[in-house]
Amino acid sequence: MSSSKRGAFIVIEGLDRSGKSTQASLLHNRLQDLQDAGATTPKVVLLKFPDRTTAIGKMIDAYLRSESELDDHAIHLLFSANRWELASTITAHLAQGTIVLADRYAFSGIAFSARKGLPYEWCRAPEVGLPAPDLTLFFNISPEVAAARGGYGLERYEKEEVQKGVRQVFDKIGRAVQEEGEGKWVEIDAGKNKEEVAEELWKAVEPLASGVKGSVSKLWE
Ligand code: 2DT
Ligand code: MG
Repeated sequence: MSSSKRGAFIVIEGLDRSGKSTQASLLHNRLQDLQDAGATTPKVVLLKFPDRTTAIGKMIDAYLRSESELDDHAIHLLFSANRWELASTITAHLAQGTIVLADRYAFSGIAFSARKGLPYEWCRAPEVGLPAPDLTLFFNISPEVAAARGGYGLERYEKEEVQKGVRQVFDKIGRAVQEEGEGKWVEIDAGKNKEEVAEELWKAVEPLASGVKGSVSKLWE
């Protein structure tokens, strides 16, 4: 890797049951294998938001499992704080040439809270200034197809009606990201089979795999 390059920050977003986590780990393995094979690909780390292992993450986990109740604004800010507590880690990895993959990020934060009726701008505000992804892969799947994939789990937002509302906000966010030039937003047809989705994903990721030029930008700043 040339010294003028840093690692790419790649985010996977989408609805529940769209195959995000499966594909994130396939992609992680693929990038890892390339590196093991001595290719010029930098190191790669996979993050998951919410990160339920931190103190804040444990509060979020309890909320999602309906073990606690929290005001909509309060939980929104906890999700955002859970990203901020990892922001400097993300930036440091990227500077060292490490690829950072994130399974969900700020866009999920906005989509799930705005769906509840909190103002879009209010939801976006605490995310302003976070490390901005170079590429966001939005896993597009109809809520009906997602629901048909063996059904949702028992967590708070795992209901078809919630997912439909969230999808509408994601559409708005995708348009805004593209119009405002906040990194690239690519839609992946997540209704296809696992191998096809993995290939579509790889086509979008490969150009960034050997690193990207320029400093990490800040989201919406
Ligand atoms: P997982 O099923 O991916 O663990 O997510 N969520 C997520 C929010 O409401 N705000 C956020 O900022 C993030 C990252 C999406 C658990 C649920 O939490 C929602 C589903
Ligand atoms: Mg889930």
